[in-house]
Amino acid sequence: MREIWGVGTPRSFRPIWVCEELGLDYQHHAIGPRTGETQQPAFTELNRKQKIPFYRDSDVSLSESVAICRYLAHQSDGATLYVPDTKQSVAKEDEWCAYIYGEIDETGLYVMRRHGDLGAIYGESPEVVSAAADYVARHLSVVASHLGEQETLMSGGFGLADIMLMSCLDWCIAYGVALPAAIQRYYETHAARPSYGRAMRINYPDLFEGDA
Ligand SMILES: N[C@@H](CCC(=O)N[C@@H](CS)C(=O)NCC(=O)O)C(=O)O
Repeated sequence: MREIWGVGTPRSFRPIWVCEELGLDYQHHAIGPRTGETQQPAFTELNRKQKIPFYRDSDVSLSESVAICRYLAHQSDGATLYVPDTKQSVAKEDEWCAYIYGEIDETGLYVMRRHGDLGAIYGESPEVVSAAADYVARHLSVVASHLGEQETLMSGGFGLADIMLMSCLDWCIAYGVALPAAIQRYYETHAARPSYGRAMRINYPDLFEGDA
């Protein structure tokens, strides 16, 4: 049985979306960030990093959202999720995932979080938050110029790179970072996927409280 730990963050959203996209069964442990749940001894035993998301099945235990998603994506038959199968396409997808994770997520949006929402821990700094927002905007414009009229980052179809980008775009919207027109169009296209809607409800239940 697959098990996924983590709820409420763009990082936990990613493996949930991959499972929903592929129709993979999994047990979800909805432990949230900054709740103390990642510090509990039972979870620490599973993941010494005390971070979500975390994944386990009978063959492997994994932390790191990209690694978990890539492992899950390899369980795709290619029908709904594009999985690259040449050295070049694997490297191109890797390039997009590393770029989105390294520049937009970690260096941009997470810096905004550290010095904004988590300012009490890491130091509040409106200047840093604003500079990081500009940094994200700069890299979104690179992505927008690549996308142009394309629907997906990889020409082979919707895949892991898009799940990485979409999870960051939700985060941009929440943080008030404007999306360039090509990215707004791209965002609306993929936000209409039923699997995206299901994953949103599972990962961000608070947003849907009170819905029928
Ligand atoms: N590089 C990791 C980052 C994981 C991470 O930093 N998770 C945060 C929430 S987004 C976390 O679990 N923080 C500890 C806590 O909130 O208790 C990944 O992509 O999975």
